[in-house]
Amino acid sequence: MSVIPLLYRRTATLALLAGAAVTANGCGRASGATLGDAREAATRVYVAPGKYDEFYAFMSGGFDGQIGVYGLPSGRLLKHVPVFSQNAENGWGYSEQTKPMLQTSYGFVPWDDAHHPELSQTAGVPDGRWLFINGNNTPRIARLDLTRFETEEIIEIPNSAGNHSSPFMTENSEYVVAGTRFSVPAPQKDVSIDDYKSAFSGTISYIKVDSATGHMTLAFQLRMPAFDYDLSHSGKGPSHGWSFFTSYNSEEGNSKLEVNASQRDKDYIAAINWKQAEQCVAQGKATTEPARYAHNLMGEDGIARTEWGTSVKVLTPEACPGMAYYLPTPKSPHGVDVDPSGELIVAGGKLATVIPVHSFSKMLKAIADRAFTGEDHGIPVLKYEATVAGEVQNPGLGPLHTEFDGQGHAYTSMFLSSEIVKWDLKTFKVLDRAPTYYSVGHLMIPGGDSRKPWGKYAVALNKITKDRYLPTGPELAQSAQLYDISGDRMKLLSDFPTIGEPHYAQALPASIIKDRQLKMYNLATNADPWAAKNEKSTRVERKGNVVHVVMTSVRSHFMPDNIEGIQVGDSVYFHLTNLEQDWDVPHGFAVLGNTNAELLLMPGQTRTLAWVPSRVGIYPFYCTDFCSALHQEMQGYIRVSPKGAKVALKWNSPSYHEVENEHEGEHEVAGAATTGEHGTR
Ligand code: K7E
Ligand code: CUA
Repeated sequence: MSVIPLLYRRTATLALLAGAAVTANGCGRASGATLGDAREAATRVYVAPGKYDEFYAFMSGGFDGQIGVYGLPSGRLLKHVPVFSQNAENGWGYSEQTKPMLQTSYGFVPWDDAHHPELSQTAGVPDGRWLFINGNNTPRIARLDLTRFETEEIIEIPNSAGNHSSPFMTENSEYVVAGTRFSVPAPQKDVSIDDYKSAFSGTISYIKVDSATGHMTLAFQLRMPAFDYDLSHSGKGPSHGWSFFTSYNSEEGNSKLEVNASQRDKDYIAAINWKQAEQCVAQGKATTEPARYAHNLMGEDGIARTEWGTSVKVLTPEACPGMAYYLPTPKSPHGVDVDPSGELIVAGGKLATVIPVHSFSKMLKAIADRAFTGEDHGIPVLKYEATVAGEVQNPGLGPLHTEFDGQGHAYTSMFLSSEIVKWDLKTFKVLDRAPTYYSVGHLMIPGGDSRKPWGKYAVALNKITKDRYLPTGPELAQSAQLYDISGDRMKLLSDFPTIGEPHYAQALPASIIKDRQLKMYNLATNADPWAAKNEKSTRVERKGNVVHVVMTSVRSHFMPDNIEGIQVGDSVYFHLTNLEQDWDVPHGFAVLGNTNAELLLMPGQTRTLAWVPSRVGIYPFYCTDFCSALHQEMQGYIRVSPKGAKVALKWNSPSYHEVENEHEGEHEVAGAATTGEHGTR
């Protein structure tokens, strides 16, 4: 949680402990729950052994940079998918094939802060093809393939300095957006921070998503005033073609934002007509500027490669009239959410006393009527009264984010008063409130930001855990809570801990994707140049001080498993292929003292691990995944000799013939094509 000043967090906790505004007793536990309620709640979240959950939930890992996949209603963790952060457990970001995924214009960045997962959509409904997520720190958007639950693509966003309002999806996955939270000079330059107002700007990027492959390309960027672009959602139905961005710091402060960005009574929602922007770009109204950004894509051969972007099309609001409008919105708004009909645009003014709701149709009329109060940086500012559909009065304190149930109700998270507030989309009247433990950030309803929410459950993604679980020292797991929202009143069903700090989450019925899952990689079509598709083609090759060990693993041995002739300081590349063609038979690979990582290989997959032995000796290697009854036997040895030693290269696999090895140091394996390239990548 980074958006709420500490002051308010403390206030929240104090208010909470005093029992203010929430139905909680002094120690914060829900009061009044009877045994009958508990039994019923337990039944609702109970998934019998061997049975499946009804929903997949994808939760951002926040500062862990990854995605957690959970089953709902059980809250069981199904998978931790590495995205932006290296993951030593399976070699993500350590193996030669995956390292390029973390390449950026700043170099290799093996971590990030991931906030907002977004499922791809067709006609405004999650379709289960891909999941996108933002890297907030080093501006990036990642795409996961949901047949494999693996990251397949990461694109860097130039001219951005904090990719927070991202990667919100248009209703047919035409684009994901990327607004910068921090304004900076664009392009970057060396200026005084005091020149903020003249030298800094904000950037909103539209990243095109290929409808067949999901591949992303940076289509164009909007150069915007130097505000902080905080969150976004796209229009849908009638408002399809627009996107909405909250901005705070319209004061354009560059220090002590806690105070300086809270001066104005209202900041803005920026309404962007992206279809208009597309047209302006097509008409040549954008300028092409040099830029350098990494675009990392996992190839069909399982090898990631980086391509470098060299330019970007930049469009200014002046060059494209009618593209951008400001909707005044109280007060330092955070979330912006569009209801399933596409008509209502709900803001979470984190310091506001009401929840303002704008009307899309009123906005269009106000634009047609030129109901402006003026301009800000050349962008027309619409009259608040002309666009507002209503305000939710006395909703609670610190509204942040809103989701919808598809039954005419909205649910807004209240950070300061630690509750979810349910209200009516017609009357804007509060219908129900349920306490959260504690300080809820985002909340999530499956499909709750789409045209067709599956409005059965809501999950509160809480920021503060305190006393909810057995204590684990100073650092506590984050806390999520599951509510049944199928009736008139919300019912708290369960608490479950999460890893990282989930900000936003998305969920969809398991039935949409569970039968599409890839069970293994096809060994026959494995196109990695260092793959060994059988034990005969395993081998060891030396080229100068680079040694390629081409190995296989299968229950329950490695081939080869004795290797001699390695020298201190060699760059050794272990190219492991898992020969298994059964579901759920991975093998691991680890070498004594390797400063890199281990590998975890899925059936049919090839992965390459680098190792530079630093001292003489015998080094065991072994399988780290308990794969069979003889898993413990799945081990081998490597002999490391001093640099320049006259120890012949030798290994015990069918390709080894002592006679061919006589010319030590020049050994070539007859018939083995060596077209590999990892050593030079
Ligand atoms: Cu509200 Cu980064 Cu979406 Cu956290 S953000 S809560
Ligand atoms: Cu292979 Cu354990």
